[in-house]
Amino acid sequence: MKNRKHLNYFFGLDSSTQSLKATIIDSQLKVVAECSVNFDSDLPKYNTTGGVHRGKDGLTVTAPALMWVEALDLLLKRMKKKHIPLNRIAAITGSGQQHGSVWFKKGARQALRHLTDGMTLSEQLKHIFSVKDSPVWMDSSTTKQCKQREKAMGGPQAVADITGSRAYERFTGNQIAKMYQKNRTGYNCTERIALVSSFIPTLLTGDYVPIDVSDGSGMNLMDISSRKWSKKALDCTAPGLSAKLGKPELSHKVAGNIHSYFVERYGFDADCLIIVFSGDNPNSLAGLRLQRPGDLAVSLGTSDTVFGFLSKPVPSASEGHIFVNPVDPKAYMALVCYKNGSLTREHVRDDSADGSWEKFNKYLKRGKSGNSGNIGFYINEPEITPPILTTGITRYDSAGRRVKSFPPAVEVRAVVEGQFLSMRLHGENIGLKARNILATGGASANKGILKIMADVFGVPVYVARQTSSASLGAAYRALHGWICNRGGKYVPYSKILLAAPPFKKAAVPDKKAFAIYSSMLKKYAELENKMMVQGA
Ligand code: ADP
Ligand code: XUL
Repeated sequence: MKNRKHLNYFFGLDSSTQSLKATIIDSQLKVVAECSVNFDSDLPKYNTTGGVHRGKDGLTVTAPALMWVEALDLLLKRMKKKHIPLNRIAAITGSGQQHGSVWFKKGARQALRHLTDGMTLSEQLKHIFSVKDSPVWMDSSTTKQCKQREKAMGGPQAVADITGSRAYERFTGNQIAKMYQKNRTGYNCTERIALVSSFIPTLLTGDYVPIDVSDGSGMNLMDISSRKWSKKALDCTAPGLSAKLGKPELSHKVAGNIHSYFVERYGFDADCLIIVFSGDNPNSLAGLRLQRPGDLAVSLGTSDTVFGFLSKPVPSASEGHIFVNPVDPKAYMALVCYKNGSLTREHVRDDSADGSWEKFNKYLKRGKSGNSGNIGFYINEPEITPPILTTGITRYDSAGRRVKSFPPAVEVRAVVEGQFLSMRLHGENIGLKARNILATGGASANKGILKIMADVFGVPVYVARQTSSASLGAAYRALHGWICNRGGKYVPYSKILLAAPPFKKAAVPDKKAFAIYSSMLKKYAELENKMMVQGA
């Protein structure tokens, strides 16, 4: 491949729950451009709320695959209009909300290969899906299939030992099993199943591309030590699945060259490489440069997640996930995920603080660490950690008695404290003990929230200059993949990070507050158990 000098920009794309975001960096890791599309407000004809459609059963959650297709055209159109020099992009990679699946029907590959720049992507691709509404990570409708998997594979620990996690409702393998059982025609006429992360580069290359080993770890289908599909896991999912998935690939490898559609329509260089995409959390790990045990990230986006670097995996039969590391093919990462993240905080903000983050923060400032012993569990969406499918708010006073309501300032503090206590508790359960924390995601812009995070964990909290670590991490990975490809061998990720800007300290812990939260943790765990037994 030619090494063209003007190709010195690297493009990270993040297809998250609510938006499609782009970050472009130069070879010194300096951010040179950003752009985004919001699904609800920019593409209202798809009628999504928070980027998704919720089913009447309260458990099924999907997103229209065609919306993501249209979002890609819209984003690139905006970037072209802003004169962002797409012709200088050497490589693109990206990130997708994890676990969601995209279903291509037989013949779709032909349509992808023959894209022409005379029509939009959505005009050309509207008929390629065998299932139009893609199940996404918020879906919790596959409890039956999870039980079937655990039974077939020898119990939750056996599933976790092979795939990195016990069977989880949102994990793609269980979603595929449900599709096979409930929509046999849809399954049978499918030629390829992609993850959201491998879907976007499928559009960019005009051909099917591999699922990467890191996002592939979120399917309950891959053997995380061999980095290959596990036959045992595929066999209890659906027949003929291996052919529909393609082979998993290491995350720094090249998926292909950009399709001429994007060269002709948006001015990309024909030599622009597409590196294998990965999940949003793996990309955030890359963007936050977590390379040592004790470096923890707390991501406060649509989902809240806690994750960190791991050299030796210890998969748990009860909670948390182990994924293959996206930038160090020999290492791993551990992650705990919450469905009740930003949207739940927004609910409390709307109900108790007149919809204003300012007022929400005034209430946070007014209250005392530990909230005078009041503790609340805010389950707006069926929760993943701990697994609670019944929605509702459960509040306990300082004596551990259930109460109907809290005054607004107590309510606001209770939702934030409860979320961080839970993260400390469940993170520690799978070996994630913080030495310092990097906060990211939309809510990491909120200083009041970060102060409570520092106090609960007892460590300093840092932030990056931008809150979207997934698209930044993707841009870093684009440079990394491009360098590995140029040299024909894997280059340690740390080598490309030398010019990365320092993180900014955003909150420091208060010793007294930390002590209060440390003693509160036991009570929190007891109430969590009690609530799970009694139901919310
Ligand atoms: P995604 O996971 O879809 O990428 P983001 O990381 O962009 O989501 O986070 C979006 C969320 O950030 C919004 O739902 C909003 O609730 C939250 N957010 C934005 N600003 C603030 C703020 N000042 N305080 C608390 N939360 C905020
Ligand atoms: C992680 C998870 C969520 C999604 C959000 O396991 O389900 O964090 O990746 O996009």
